[in-house]
Amino acid sequence: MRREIAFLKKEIQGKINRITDQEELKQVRIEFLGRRQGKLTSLLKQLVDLPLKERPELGKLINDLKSYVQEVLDKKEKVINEEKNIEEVDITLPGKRPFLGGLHPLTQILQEIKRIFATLGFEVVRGPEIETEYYNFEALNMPKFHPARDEQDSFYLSKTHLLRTQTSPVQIRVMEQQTPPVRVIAPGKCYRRDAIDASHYPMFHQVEGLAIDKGMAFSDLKGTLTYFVHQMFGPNRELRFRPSFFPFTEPSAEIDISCAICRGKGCRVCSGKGWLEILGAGMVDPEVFKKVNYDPEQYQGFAFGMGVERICMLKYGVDDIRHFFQNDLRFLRQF
Ligand code: 2U9
Repeated sequence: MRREIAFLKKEIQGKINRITDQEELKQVRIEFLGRRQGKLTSLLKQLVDLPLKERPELGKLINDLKSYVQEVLDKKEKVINEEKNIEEVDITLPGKRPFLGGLHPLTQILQEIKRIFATLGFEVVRGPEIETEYYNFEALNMPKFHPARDEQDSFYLSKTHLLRTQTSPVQIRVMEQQTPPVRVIAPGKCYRRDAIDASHYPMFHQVEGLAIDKGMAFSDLKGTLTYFVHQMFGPNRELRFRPSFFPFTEPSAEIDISCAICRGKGCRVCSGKGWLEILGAGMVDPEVFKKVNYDPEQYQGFAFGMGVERICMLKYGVDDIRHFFQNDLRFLRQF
């Protein structure tokens, strides 16, 4: 009997080591611990054939083996269950390339604008988006009852405060604090009560520039903006300066670039004109100088303004301003 017990123990250990899944484990459990025909159960039954004095010792040996088998099988079952929960990894599969975030197209264009003007010595200045009527209108030669001050066109927050409609107030503040020469660009968000369509959005970004010094002339404006356009759109782009009107500049001009789609012949993008408007500009009106106590006899200057969304649309052929604000990755990943 003793030899039989020792033999059984060896057999059990061998079988347990070879178990790989739940089904095999179940079979081994039945084979050794099964209530009717389990090998250990049968051994216990054989005890009655032995002399009475040998029974307790052998009985204990068999019961100890039984506990041992139970314990080892339980442990094995736990290991098998854990392995089942670990996902199999196929290390030979090609990896998934993680998507790297990027700068918004408007940010990229703004950086490019800042870089170009930095090469000409323009400093970046910023100011508040909530403005007083004085800085947003009056100082820019738009007195009370000027049509641009219409509540229909601006977001008024109170009787005296509104969301700025252009970044020009920033430059008024600069002039109040600084004596010429001045060379600044003011980028930032602006707000107008426009109905949303393919080219209008109630919030948009502007970059305005201001250069003031003794003896500044319209030719400085022309040279600066021609350099800017050639840097931004390539040296082969043609420009034209068209007379225009702004309350804060005199004389004023609007600047067009030749349409890249039709090369000036006229197409849907340029509404058949062959030209696309990209900038407004002019010599700072003496009335504006007077508001900040600059002597218009001593100083002259030019100013310009552009919409960042518009520059971006023309550079990349984006046909709807709303794309910039929808956060659709299918659009944004193209830049
Ligand atoms: C000061 C004096 C004058 C800024 C200027 C424009 C012409 C202009 C538009 C372009 C497209 C606005 O974004 S847009 O709709 N801007 O046409 N802006 S001159 O003139 C100034 C600025 C500051 C003190």
